[in-house]
Amino acid sequence: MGFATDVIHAGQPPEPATGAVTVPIYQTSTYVQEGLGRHKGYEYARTHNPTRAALEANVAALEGGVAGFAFASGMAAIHAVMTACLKAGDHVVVSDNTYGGTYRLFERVLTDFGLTFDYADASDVAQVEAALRPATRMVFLETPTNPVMRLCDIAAIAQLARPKGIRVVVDNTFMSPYFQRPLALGASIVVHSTTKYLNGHSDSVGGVAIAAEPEVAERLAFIQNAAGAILSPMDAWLTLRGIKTLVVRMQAHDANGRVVAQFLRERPRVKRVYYPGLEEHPQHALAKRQMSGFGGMLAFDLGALEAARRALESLKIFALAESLGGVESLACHPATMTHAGVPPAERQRLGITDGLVRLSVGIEDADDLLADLDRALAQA
Ligand code: P1T
Repeated sequence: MGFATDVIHAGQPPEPATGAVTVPIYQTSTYVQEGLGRHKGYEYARTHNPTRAALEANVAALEGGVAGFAFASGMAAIHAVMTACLKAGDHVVVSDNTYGGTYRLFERVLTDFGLTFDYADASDVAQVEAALRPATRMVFLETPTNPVMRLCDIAAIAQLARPKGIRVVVDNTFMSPYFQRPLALGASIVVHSTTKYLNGHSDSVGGVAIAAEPEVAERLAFIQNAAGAILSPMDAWLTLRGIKTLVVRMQAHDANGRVVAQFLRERPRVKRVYYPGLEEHPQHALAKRQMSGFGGMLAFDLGALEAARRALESLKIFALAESLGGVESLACHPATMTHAGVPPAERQRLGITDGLVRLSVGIEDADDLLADLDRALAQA
């Protein structure tokens, strides 16, 4: 099936009892058993839930994996992947500009359990190669990165890692499977914060992990049940409902993202715009090769904290808020919001300056968004 068919139908045949065209919300914690050892395959809802299973089958189809697993948040999905695939003593190479919460999980939680992490500028494959050690078992990539939109070449890194038995995990939250399919490029696992584009309506927190290999799927199934950070039936249903419009939403985010990026790069107050769709983006060629669109995320630098504050506090349509990927436009200040947990020196090195503003461009009328930004920039 084509992608636009899969978003609507994969994992969701009409419900057999009534013919309902949408998957029911199975809001139950347990299931009646017919006798000892005799049941319909459902025993307890942490282990199995049909609404969650429909979402898991859906995202597995969209990413081209063997199985998907849904968790209570994007962070819970990432945590499950780490515990499913790694053990004390293992080393992980991480792209050096991930979501601040991912960095916090790795540095302040998982290091206490004997995992070690090194951060490399993964936009340069040679730096990933140089960071590998005999104990390296995973390369964890975010591409494009949050928030300065640096890309890494998934296929080249997978080619380097696979022969050494190192798994590549890609956080595909920013692009969604509509614009980027990491498993087809050689990654072993894809993760998403479904809170963002997959659900798309800013009304649910969730995460998914999709495995390319059956043995990884088996471990993820075990960890999902053993640790139990499952997505609720209601959130699974909201996410399934959101995914149905993924194609048209991503097209609209992409169209508005391009217009907003172009507008910002022509404003004298804006020092720099980070958007992979701009020709001057250092990895524009890779963006065109690896992704089928550029999406709705971008960042721009106003040079100073006060300029960023004035601009952010003047916006009327863009809401000042963390998160991204919903139909409504959001603006945030990474240095004090999403990336406040990254040490200041590291933030400077990555380009997450005090003047940096991140936009999640929604699908409102582009002219209204440009007028809002124009007004805010005049205050910067
Ligand atoms: O918030 P949660 O659903 O747990 O997802 C975490 C997460 C994982 N990966 C990426 C790339 C993310 O951007 C996020 C969450 N990000 C934000 C809340 C934010 O404003 O960037």
